[in-house]
Amino acid sequence: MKDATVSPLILLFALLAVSPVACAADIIGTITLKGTPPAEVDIGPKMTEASPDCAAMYPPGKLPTTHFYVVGPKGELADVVVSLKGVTGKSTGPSQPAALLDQKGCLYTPQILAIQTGQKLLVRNSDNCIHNVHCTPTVPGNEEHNDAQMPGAADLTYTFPKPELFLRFKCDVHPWMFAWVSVFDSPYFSISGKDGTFVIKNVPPGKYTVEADHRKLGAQTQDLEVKDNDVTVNFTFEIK
Ligand SMILES: [Cu+2]
Repeated sequence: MKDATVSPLILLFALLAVSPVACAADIIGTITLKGTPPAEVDIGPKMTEASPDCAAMYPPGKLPTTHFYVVGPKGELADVVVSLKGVTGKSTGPSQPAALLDQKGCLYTPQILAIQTGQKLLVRNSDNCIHNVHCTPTVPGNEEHNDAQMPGAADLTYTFPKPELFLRFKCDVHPWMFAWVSVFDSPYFSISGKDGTFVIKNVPPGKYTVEADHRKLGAQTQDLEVKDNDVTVNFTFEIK
């Protein structure tokens, strides 16, 4: 074997030639709702009766309703959680900035949120009244918490080790307060905004099933393949 030694420089060039160049692409799309969603529930009367303190945070006649269907003029549907189905063991959660779930005007905001396993979730009380933060996970390994939080108290910090879709948060003082925090074991998820669009960033090449979940409208999936370029996938939910 006379060619057993190879110049390190040649070896380096050879490696560069075959190494994949940072190749990852975004999955982008728009969520649309067809049809007229059911009317939201007016939570004003409940609020006025149970907690005048909360009602006083709103101008007269402007008490909130539920907001399950956040829909734009062309059917753009917000608050849809889009993720890569079955992709686990890829969490970068512990090194990510904490996510924030705020309590403002006696509502959780945002109502729909997504984090990674191991990522810190801060729960804040921005109100001048007490809240009782109570999460009720259903996946074994994710712990239930039930913590009173006074006005001006420090943020509560939670982490969840297991993936769970729509892990429920409620407030035991104000029975209309809910939030749903989805936990993923990867960074590959997105929540549609008010324009209905979402972006799942930096997805490595491969074949995937993309799942779109809406709290009231259920789940839809589509298969696709990510190569070098961004891939578009749109979902339409329908009210029948
Ligand atoms: Cu509360």
